[in-house]
Amino acid sequence: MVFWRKTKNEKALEEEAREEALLHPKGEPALEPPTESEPELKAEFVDEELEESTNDIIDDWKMQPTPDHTPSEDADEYEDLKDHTNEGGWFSRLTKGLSKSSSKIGQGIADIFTKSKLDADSLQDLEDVLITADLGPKTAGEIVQNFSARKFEGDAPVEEIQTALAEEIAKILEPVAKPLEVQKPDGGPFTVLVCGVNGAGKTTTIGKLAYNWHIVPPHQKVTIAAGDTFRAAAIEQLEEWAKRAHAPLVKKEIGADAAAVAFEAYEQAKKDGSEILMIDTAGRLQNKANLMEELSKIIRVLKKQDENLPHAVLLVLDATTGQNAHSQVSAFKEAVNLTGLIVTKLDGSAKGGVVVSLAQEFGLPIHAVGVGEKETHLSPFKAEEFAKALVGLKD
Ligand SMILES: Nc1nc2c(ncn2[C@@H]2O[C@H](COP(=O)(O)OP(=O)(O)O)[C@@H](O)[C@H]2O)c(=O)[nH]1
Ligand SMILES: [Mg+2]
Repeated sequence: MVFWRKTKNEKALEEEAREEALLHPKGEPALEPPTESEPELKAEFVDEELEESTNDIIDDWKMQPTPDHTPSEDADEYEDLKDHTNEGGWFSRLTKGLSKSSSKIGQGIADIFTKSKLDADSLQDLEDVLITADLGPKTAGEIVQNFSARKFEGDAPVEEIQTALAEEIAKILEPVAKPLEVQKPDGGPFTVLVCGVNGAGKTTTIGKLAYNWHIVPPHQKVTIAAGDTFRAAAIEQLEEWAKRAHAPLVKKEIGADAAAVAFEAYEQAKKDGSEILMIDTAGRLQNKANLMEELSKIIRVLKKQDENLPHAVLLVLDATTGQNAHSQVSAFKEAVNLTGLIVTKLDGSAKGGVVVSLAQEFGLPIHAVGVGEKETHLSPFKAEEFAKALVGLKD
């Protein structure tokens, strides 16, 4: 009996360690414990508690006041902050960012097709190149299969192969390349819950989105909720972004119940007539179960306001984690109803091909991609441009 129990515990421990490694890859900084109070992770959500909070909370809300500013000041600021030296615009920034991925593919194609013709062997080599570039075996197989049905002129120069490959990749990306459409419903703000593992780029992406929606015309009104109550630094970081985007931030003390922050932020955004509410969340709690329970709880609590909430549940993925992004999508999909993805750090990622395998595997909309740390470094995801940049075509 004792032995049986021991084995079971070991199995459970192994399973936990596997899940941990999946959500938090090696090299990630150690978990920062809450400094001021214990997070109320286990506290079950109580109706009365919330009813009380809706009535009494207004005095307690720690709202960051919206600084005085006019739309024309916002427009001036936007001009000033606009990355005038952005290396020739979005496409060249993406191309440059993806150069580590595209040089693998471009060089691979050159190596194969300068020596041999398009035949079964060279197609097999091409498949290998695509797999190494993180497109995944399934996607690589499919692309190569479609490829073999294509007609190439003469000995098919490298650029012709690149162009054909970009077309195949764009076909996979086209159905998922959908901008995030914000439609403010009557009554409250369009509510976006943002989730993802620690360091994926959630807070930065919220900052960039808030900036784009508010500072850039037509200046939509955005409220941000500091739902990552686990780390003091997370709240401060969001505060900085909220200031930059002139967006009111609803926050509570460190360790506060994230669901209560979300609930109150929704109330406040509704009262203020905000068009959009974005809710930041923790990327790491004690373990995966805690993390997923916290997300589910935020959603349950929002649904008490309106059953259509949240209108969007975005998963932010760091492109540099490569195929690990697949495991993250699967893990979050189990807990929440993901409506779309945002892939960050495509500037400098050698694993940009993962975007293609994500599109193929999950078919979830990819709304935008992050290509840098500044407010202007978020761009709508465009299938054809991405495909061209990934294979190393110049435009
Ligand atoms: N190069 C680059 N860095 C990014 C991008 N998005 C986020 N980051 C950086 O990644 C780090 C983690 O981002 P953060 O938003 O704090 O992640 P969170 O833990 O998911 O909230 C920060 O240093 C960000 O500046 C991106 O698109 N490109
Ligand atoms: Mg964060």
